[in-house]
Amino acid sequence: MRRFTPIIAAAAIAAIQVACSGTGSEPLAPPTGPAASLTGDARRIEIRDQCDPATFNAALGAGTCTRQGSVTFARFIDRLTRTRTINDWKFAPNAIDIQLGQSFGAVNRGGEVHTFTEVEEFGGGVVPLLNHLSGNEHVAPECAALKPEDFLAPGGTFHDTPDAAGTEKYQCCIHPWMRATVTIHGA
Ligand SMILES: [Cu+2]
Repeated sequence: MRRFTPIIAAAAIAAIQVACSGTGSEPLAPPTGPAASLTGDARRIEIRDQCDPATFNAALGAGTCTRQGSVTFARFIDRLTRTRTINDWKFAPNAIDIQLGQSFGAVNRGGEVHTFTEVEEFGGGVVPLLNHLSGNEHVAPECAALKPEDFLAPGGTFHDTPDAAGTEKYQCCIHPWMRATVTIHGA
């Protein structure tokens, strides 16, 4: 479990930044400000997981999982080990189309910290064990250069208004099988 330490720290920092109460034991308030503005986005991608708080927090530290999901930590690791992916941790939908000039957003509906990181090519992230189990040994350079604000706590949001037509790739730099493409259509 030692290899999870860096991401535990990142998760804890992000959770503290969001939880204004600072106790860490109270449910996070529903996102009002940032999430509310998502209604103005042309398209929205939901960042989802199903972490079971009792087992994830026991394995990775208090505050790692802040919502009630159905997948225990043991099952999470077992599924990844056998299939290299776990469908309950995903970007949904995993592909959207927008017109040039339109905005889009992503919102973390899960119980764990995730990132929604644009990458040139999909690759591994910041947790070596998860990279290994999911078969993403080559780390995406963008994931190696994350800033604190790139970690989206539950309820956290991402927005962008692409300035060129084309296809953009996004992935979670913690769970590198979580991926989405955004196709921007020109005039
Ligand atoms: Cu993730």
